[in-house]
Amino acid sequence: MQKIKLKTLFVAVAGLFVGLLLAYSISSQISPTTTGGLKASKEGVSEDIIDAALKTYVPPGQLDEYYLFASGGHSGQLFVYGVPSMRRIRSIPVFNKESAIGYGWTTESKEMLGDFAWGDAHHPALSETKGDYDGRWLFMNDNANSRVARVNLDSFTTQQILGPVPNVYGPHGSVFLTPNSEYFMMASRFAGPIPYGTYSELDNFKEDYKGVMAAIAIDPKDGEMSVGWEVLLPPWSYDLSDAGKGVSDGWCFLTTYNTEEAYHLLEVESSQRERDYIVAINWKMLEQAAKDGKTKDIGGAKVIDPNDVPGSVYLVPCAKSPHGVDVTPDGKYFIGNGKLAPIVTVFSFEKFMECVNNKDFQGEERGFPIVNYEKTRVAEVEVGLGPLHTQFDDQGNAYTSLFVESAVAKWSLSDFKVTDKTQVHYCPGHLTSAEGDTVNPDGKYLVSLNKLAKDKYLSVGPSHPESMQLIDLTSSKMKVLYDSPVDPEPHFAQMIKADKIKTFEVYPKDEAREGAVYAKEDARVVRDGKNVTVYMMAFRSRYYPDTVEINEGDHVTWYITNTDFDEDITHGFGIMFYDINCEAQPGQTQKLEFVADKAGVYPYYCTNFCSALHQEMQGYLLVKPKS
Ligand code: RUQ
Ligand code: CUA
Repeated sequence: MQKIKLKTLFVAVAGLFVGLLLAYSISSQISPTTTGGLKASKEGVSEDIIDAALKTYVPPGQLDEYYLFASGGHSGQLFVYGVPSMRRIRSIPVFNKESAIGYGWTTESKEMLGDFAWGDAHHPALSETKGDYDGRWLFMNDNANSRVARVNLDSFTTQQILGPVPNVYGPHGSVFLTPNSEYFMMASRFAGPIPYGTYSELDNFKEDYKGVMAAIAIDPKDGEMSVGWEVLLPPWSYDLSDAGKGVSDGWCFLTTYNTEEAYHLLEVESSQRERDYIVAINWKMLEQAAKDGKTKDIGGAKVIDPNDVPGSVYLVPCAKSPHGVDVTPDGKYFIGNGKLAPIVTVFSFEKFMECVNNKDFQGEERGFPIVNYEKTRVAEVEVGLGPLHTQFDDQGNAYTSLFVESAVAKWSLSDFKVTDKTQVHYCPGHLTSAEGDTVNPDGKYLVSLNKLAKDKYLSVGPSHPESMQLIDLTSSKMKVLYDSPVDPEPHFAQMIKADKIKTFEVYPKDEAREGAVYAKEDARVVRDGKNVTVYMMAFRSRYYPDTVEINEGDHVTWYITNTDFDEDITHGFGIMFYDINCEAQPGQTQKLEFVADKAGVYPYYCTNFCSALHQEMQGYLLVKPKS
C-alpha cells in the first residue's frame, strides 16, 4: 500500500517536472503570432502585428465603425458583426427557429416560417437609395425553399418572409437590389417544370424545364415585398446576379452555367463549353410589358415570355461556368468571374449597347441574340485560379476572391493589371468591402469569407468553423489584420457605415395593439367556452397574473406585454414541459397559442435575466384534468 503511494507520488512529481520543461521549451519556440495575446512589451513583436492590433482593437466603451451582415447559409440566420473588431454582436433568426427570442414559437413568427423549419440563406442585401445603402432594411434569400425575407434594421428583427415565390426553383441568383430598391431579382439555380408540383420526366428537360427570374417589388414606404412579375428563361443554371447602376441602370445581369442543359453528372456535363453566358436583361422594358398585360398567369405569378418582348434579353459569352457577376460602382462595366477559367472578364456596358443597337450579334441561342464577344469584352484579367467574386474600393480598384488559390487579387479598373495578391485561409467564396456594392464604396476594409479554416483556430473536432478575415485596404498592399471564426455558413456579407442605422430602444406604448395590457388591473384571464385568453403583463420582477388556472383541452391564447419601458430590460417567458419560450423586449407584446393537452402543474418563469429578483419572476399554470 505504502509502496504504491510513494511510487504514484514519484510519477506525479516527475510528470509535473517533465511537463513544465516541455511547456517552457514549447513556449520559447512559439512566435508571438501563435501564442495567446500579445506580450506586454513591444519586444519581439513585429511592427506588423502591433499595427494590426492597433487597427482592430476597439477598447471597452468604444464602438465599431461598420456593421457587417453575414448570411448564415443553411443555418438560416443572419450574423451581425462589428468592424474592425470582428466581434459578433448578434445573430438574427430569419429562416430558422430561435428559442431565445421565441422566433418560431410566437404566433407571428410561426406564421412567417410557415411549413419550413430551415432555410438556406445566401445573399444579404441592404436597401439602397440612389445606389447607396440607406440603413432601412436588409433582404435575404432562401435557396432551399424559394423564399426571401426582410429584416428591419430599426429593431434587427425579421418582419416578412415572402414565398415560396412561384416558379423559381432555388433562387440562388438573389438578392441584388436595383439602385432605388425598386426590385430585386430572383433567378433560378435549378430548371424545373412550372408551376411547382408539375410532373415531367427528365427526358423532357429541354422542353418542359424552365429557368425563371422573378422581379420582387418592394414598397418604398415600409419595405413590404410582393411578386412583381416573372420572366421565362432557358433551362440553364442562373448563379449570381447584379443590377446595373449609373449608366447601366435599368438592366440586370445574371451569370449562367450548364448552358449545356445537362441533368445528370453536372460536375462533368455542365463544364463542357468553353464559354457560358451572362444574360443581360432590360428590366425596365419587362416592367412595362407587365404593365401592358403581356403576361400569362403561371402558379399565381404574372409571367412574361421574353419572345413577346423583343430586345429585352441578350446573351453575352463569358468563360467558363462563371460564378459571380459584379457591376462596377459607376455602372460602366460588368465583370464575370470565371470559376473554371483563371480570368475575370470585364465587359463594357457602352460597348454592349453599341452591339445591341447595331445588331452586332455573333449568333443566337434559344431565340436570344448573342452579342459580339470581342467587341463587348474590354479585358480578360488573369487574376489566378478559381475567381468567384469581385468587390470594389474608392480608388478604382477591384478585388477578386480566388477559391482554388486561397488568395485575393487586387487589380486596377483603369489598366486591368493585377497589382497585388494576398493569401487568405482558406478557399474564399465571397468578399465584401466597406459599402462595397454601392455607387460610393469606402475602401478601407475588405472581409474575405473563407470556406475552410483548417488549422486557424483551436480544434473543435472534424468539422471546423468557417472563417472571416479582415483585410486592410488603406495602403497599396493588402494586409490581413484579423481572423474571426464564424458559424455555418456565410455566403455573402455586406458592410455598412454604423451611423447609417438608427435603431429604437423600446416599443412605444400602444393601447390599440392586439392583446397589450399596460396596467396590472387590466391583466386578466378571459374564458369563452373552451377558448382561454391570457392578458399578461411582465414587469420587474413579476408577472400579472402569476397564477393561471385552465382546463385540460382548452385552447389558449397568451399575450405577454413587457411594461418595463427601459433600455435593454427584456423579459423571457418559458412554460415547463409545454415546449414554450419567448421573450418580450421593452414595451413589446408577444402572442403565443397552444392547446393545454396535458393536465398538471406547470411552472412558468422569466428566462431572460432582468433584475436581481429575476429568479423570483415566476408563476404557475394549473391545468385541471378533464375527469
Ligand atoms: S455563392 S461562393 Cu451562394 Cu454567393 Cu458565391
Ligand atoms: Cu424578467 Cu428575468
